[in-house]
Amino acid sequence: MNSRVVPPAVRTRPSACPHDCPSTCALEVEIGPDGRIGRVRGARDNSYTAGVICAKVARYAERANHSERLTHPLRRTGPKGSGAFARISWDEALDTIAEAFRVAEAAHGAEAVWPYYYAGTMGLVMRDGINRLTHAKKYSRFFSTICVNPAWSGYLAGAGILLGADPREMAKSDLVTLWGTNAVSTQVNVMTHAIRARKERGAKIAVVDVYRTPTMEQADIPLLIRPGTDAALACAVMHVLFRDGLADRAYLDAYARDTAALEVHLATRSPDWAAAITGLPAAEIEAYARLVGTTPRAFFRIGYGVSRTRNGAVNMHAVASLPVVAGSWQHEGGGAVHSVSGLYRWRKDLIEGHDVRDPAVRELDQSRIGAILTGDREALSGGPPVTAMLIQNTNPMAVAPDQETVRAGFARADLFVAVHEHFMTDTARMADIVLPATMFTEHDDLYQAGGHPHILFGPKLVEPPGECRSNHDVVCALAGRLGAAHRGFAMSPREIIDWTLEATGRGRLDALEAERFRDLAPDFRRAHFLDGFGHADKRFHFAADWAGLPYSAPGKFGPVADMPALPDHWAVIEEANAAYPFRLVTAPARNFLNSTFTETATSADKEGGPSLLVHPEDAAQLGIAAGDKVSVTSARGRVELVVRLFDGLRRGVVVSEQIQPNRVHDGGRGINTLTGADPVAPVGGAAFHDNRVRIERLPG
Ligand SMILES: Nc1nc2c(c(=O)[nH]1)N[C@H]1C(S)=C(S)[C@@H](COP(=O)(O)OP(=O)(O)OC[C@H]3O[C@@H](n4cnc5c(=O)[nH]c(N)nc54)[C@H](O)[C@@H]3O)O[C@H]1N2
Ligand SMILES: Nc1nc2c(c(=O)[nH]1)N[C@H]1C(S)=C(S)[C@@H](COP(=O)(O)OP(=O)(O)OC[C@H]3O[C@@H](n4cnc5c(=O)[nH]c(N)nc54)[C@H](O)[C@@H]3O)O[C@H]1N2
Ligand SMILES: [Mo]
Repeated sequence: MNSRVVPPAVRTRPSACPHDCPSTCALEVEIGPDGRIGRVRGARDNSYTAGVICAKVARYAERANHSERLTHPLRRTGPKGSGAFARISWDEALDTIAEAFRVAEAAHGAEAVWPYYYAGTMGLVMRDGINRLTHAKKYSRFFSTICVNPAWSGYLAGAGILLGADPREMAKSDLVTLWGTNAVSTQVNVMTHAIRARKERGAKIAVVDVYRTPTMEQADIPLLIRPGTDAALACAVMHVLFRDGLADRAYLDAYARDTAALEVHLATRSPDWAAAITGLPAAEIEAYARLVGTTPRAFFRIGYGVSRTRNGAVNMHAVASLPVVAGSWQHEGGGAVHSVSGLYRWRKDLIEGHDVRDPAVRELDQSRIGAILTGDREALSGGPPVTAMLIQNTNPMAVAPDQETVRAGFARADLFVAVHEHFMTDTARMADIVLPATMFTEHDDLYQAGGHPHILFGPKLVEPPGECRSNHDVVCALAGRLGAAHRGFAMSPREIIDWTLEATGRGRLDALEAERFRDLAPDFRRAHFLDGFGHADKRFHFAADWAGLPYSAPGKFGPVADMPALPDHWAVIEEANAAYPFRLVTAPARNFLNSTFTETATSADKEGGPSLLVHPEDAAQLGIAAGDKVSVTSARGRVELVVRLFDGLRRGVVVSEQIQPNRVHDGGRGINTLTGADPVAPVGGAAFHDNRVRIERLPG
């Protein structure tokens, strides 16, 4: 008899992309007969994802099933950074961490322990659960600044709340401006909706960036400016609107504050004035301004690129002022969106232990990890040194600014570090204990999107390889050993999610799980602020109250008192000078996500080695050619890169697109060796795209 075994078919299951990206895609994940994930696709029935995801997540199996994944705990056996580790048991690893935390606390108090995390996963339980341990133990609190603060503070200063027009409305616009975002690389779904508008309505797409990105390649109106000069461009456009009778006076009377002062102030902010600052010819500014002023359905998708300079919050506020002056907000397909994160307002008692948070415990600035670990008194708020850390979901040895200082901090012999990771990252190499972590298809979590108004559930779909454990499991296991009390430590992720949904008024988990994702889009009037903006007076504020923003603290985060209230070019950027004649932008790479995906061969091959885009005429003047190795130096350090010639740059501007692992660079120093950790006013953050540098050809 011929008995044939029928192989179990490939199944497809719903999920949510966990990565740090405004798109937070609804996914369909294939699971093979071997119980491992296969192809990943975008959900077609999610109106934002619309069946489209980026290439690096489509090939997620390469990352999840990677032979170099961490699969068991490790103890360091050689010097820090040597990469010498030996396998240990989970009990030994957890006992070692708990003991190190007890020793730190006994010597210096609980604030000597600093749990440190970021958004490697955006799942609310796995990302933020570490805070429950922090608060229950009164460890130093974590003030997250590295990504959104300059952008969000600028938007909030104007609009009063982090909400905006529905991004899907881009498809109904007649002029879509993608301002300071390389959406083709960083949030591909924006392009889906913008390009629909062009196909279906003949809409024009304008792109404001500092180099000819793949996004700008697709633009009808490319607006190539110098880094840190967005406010100058926005001011000149508003100048033209007022000058030519294109400002919407009736709308301004009803919805804005400080309009008269703004108009007077802008009288001298002409296109010629802005041309000298931005490098953009005045005629191009005039033409774009006329289009904005005569197109009711003008939609502005404002990205983070506007804000990663020392004047970034001021630039964001200025750009956000533009659709107000034009009155674009009143129209479907008009207005602006940066992030809709203001929508969610979760009850975080269980996830983060908000109910046991002690505001008297110091908060340490994520971006100043270098200064903190090297004992800078002011960065430590005058408190004890940090002598023990647990790090989850982040790779500060590659992504944090002022890298030489970060490196010196992690090298300290008296610092204990445990890193919970998927791979042996630059940070994991500096750790005393390394723990293997689950990936998103291996645990349950709840997600919210920043670039569109959905919440999503991502269920556990497959078993993790080896001994990987989730962030939640590690935090709970440590809490048990450290005697940290909170009911969240005794609950499963599903129980925590269920409670969080219900306590926030969003029903139960079983309902969300059945729906897979839920659209929380506010109605048109609210999304367009037709009943008023987020401030108490319901008006958009052209005069920003920088010192009055939440978390703004005099002297802590840059020269807040010097910030211009009205939209203006704030000249605090690192202008080029004789010693450092170039301005360097460290933009995101298409095939990496920050330092994630650097471990997958396909992404690494597509990106090639660490590189620097240089204008051919600048290169000629420097006597360098394509393929030459150069030394790039800022006041903070020196990095080696390979030159690629590229004419889509303003003269004097250079771009390096990737955060490569340090060891991939000749010289062992990564790109953030060049960037600075001096806080961006008014609530901190790093000016990653604002660096003056010197470039020298290296022999060989
Ligand atoms: N493929 C990929 N996707 C990503 C990421 C990644 O690294 N790779 N990172 C993720 C994360 S954490 C985030 S926060 C988002 C960020 O995504 P975006 O909102 O796109 O913001 P940025 O990464 O700051 O950079 C966007 C663009 O800003 C430009 N830029 C730099 N300086 C200026 C300036 O002064 N003015 C203007 N107008 N433009 C400027 C850069 O050249 C770049 O093209 O993307 C996420 N998605
Ligand atoms: N030069 C330069 N530097 C930058 C930027 C820039 O534009 N230029 N962008 C900045 C921005 S916007 C950001 S947001 C930061 C981001 O910086 P990071 O938050 O450090 O982002 P990643 O480099 O992606 O590192 C995330 C890590 O989390 C791990 N991880 C993912 N999921 C899990 C999990 O479930 N559990 C555990 N334990 N680990 C997990 C991944 O393996 C990865 O190593 O970088 C900043 N640095
Ligand atoms: Mo980010």
